Amino acid sequence: MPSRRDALKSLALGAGALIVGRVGDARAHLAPAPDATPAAAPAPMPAPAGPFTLPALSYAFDALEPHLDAQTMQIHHDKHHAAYVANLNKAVVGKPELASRTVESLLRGLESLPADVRTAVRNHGGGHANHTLLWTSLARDGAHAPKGELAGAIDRSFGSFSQFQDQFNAAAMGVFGSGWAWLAASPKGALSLLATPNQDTPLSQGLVPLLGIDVWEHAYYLKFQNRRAEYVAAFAKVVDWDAISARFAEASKG
Ligand code: MN3
Repeated sequence: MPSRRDALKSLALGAGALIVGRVGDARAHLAPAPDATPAAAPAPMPAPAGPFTLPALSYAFDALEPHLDAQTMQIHHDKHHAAYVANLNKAVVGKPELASRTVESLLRGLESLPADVRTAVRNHGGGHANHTLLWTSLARDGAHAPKGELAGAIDRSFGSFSQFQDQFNAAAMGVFGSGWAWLAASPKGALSLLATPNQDTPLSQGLVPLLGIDVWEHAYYLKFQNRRAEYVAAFAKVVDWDAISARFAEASKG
């Protein structure tokens, strides 16, 4: 056990980190030098690295410029989506029966989840699933209109693709606060438009989400500030209708 004098000397020599746990009282009496480096905060418990992981984008952050800007894409993916993944992983620590399932499976069966994790899975699992779907719905040079089965289904349900787009945009504008607007399919292939608050997903209503627009302010505020209508119009320009059409074909297989 070093003496108090030795401890102070060690601190003065910059070796304080080695003994800081034993000389807290001594440190309290030391006037910090003007250029002293602040003591490092204790390292937080590292977030579990799995089982859920942040999927990499298949395109560069600036790939959707000028419609969706690179800085927003990077923060949205690397910070916001990453946080949903990290918090979902925390929620399933010690619950292997949940950790072994897909996030979509968890969200389809929200009501059957243990009460102590239901809200965390709803919010963070929803955030993970919704953003994963979002990134794979966008492309710089994607198809500008639906194809195949989806093209016919949209015409039958909404009158035309143009009328669908107007109604989808109106749904996005109508979300109060943070949430999403969706084009979704029933298990029988019937299309519907809906909006969900927060990170709620059509999966929890027994529907298959085909296309979702994120109208949380974090999705557009850096570039568009309060001009949500401009963001909604820009978003429509980068939807990859090949991807959405393929998703509908998959959903229609049952
Ligand atoms: Mn988001």
